[in-house]
Amino acid sequence: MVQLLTPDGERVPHPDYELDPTPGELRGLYRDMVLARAADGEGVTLQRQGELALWPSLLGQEAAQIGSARALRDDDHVFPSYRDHGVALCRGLDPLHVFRLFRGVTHGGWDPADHNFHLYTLVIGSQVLHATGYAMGVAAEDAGTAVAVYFGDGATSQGDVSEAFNFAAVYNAPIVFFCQNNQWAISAGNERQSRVPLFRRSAGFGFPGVRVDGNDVLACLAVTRAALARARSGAGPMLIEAFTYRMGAHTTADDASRYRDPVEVEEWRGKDPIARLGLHLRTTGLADDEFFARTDREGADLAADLRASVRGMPDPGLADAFGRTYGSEHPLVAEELAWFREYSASFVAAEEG
Ligand SMILES: Cc1ncc(C[n+]2csc(CCOP(=O)(O)OP(=O)(O)O)c2C)c(N)n1
Repeated sequence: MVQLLTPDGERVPHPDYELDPTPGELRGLYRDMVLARAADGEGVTLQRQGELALWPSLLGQEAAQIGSARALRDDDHVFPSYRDHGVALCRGLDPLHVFRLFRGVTHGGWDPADHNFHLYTLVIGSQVLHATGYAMGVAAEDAGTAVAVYFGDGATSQGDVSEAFNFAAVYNAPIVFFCQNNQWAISAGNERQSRVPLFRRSAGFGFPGVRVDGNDVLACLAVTRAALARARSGAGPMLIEAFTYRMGAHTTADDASRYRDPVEVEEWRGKDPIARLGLHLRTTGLADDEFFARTDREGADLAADLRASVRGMPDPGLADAFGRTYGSEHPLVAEELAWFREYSASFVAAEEG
């Protein structure tokens, strides 16, 4: 497993993956992770207060998401799953798009072309095929960019993912398969997904795989950067298994204490990705109390802004619900809308009568 920063915040060398970040870059990675955690925590809170329908928390996976996302170039394309709020933040997506989605006031989300960040996908594993198709197009056009796709350990049991691996290999597509192995697929543990470590899956398809410490932001950055460069150079796909842990429940609709040993959760708490980089910054003198206080304040301000905006979000009108089914007007949708208006009006008429 590739590691560049131990849980005690100590830098360790690796023969294959070098990284020499500036103090500013290190502080930037720390700040990204703090902001991602703050926005995510607000998602959980708002759901608990009835302001959102659901929230899938990224807690514990900040290093995997920030490290890999900061390795991307603006012209690369990213296909996320549904827990990748940290990746979204790094791509420059306004987090309110994600909150709108989980408040249920928008059908889709955002324009993927704005930040080369495609839509969240809840159908497990299907985005891996979408990304592979896209990457095959990139190869055909010799565009010199790369594609990254995010998925979980559970998704590797979907046929889609195996199909995607094979097509990507056969067409030498410039794609990085970034698997966040957070140990759990809702209540199904890792041992129910594979008899071999996930990073070894790619060998059977003819491309390399590597396991990286998913709670080490530096290792995730270094390995993803190398995999993307390799893909852009025409050497084909690569699988990265980021070994991490989902500290929260699967979503706010789940109670993880029903299937998970609290000892396991406690053990992973000791590997907290933010604390780890924080320790490194402190012990090396690369950040002071003022930096940590300012960063925490930024996180709290972001959360407060999100809370205010979410509470002020207008409910979608009827025209929104019916008007975006097709790109242009459709007689059946128009008929259904007319019926629904009449139906809604009948309540008012009944009350008045
Ligand atoms: C095709 C499909 N099958 C089943 C589900 C139900 N489902 C939602 S999340 C999930 C677990 C996914 O686990 P994993 O891929 O490890 O991602 P994680 O949620 O841990 O990030 C399942 C089975 C689904 N959304 N889509």
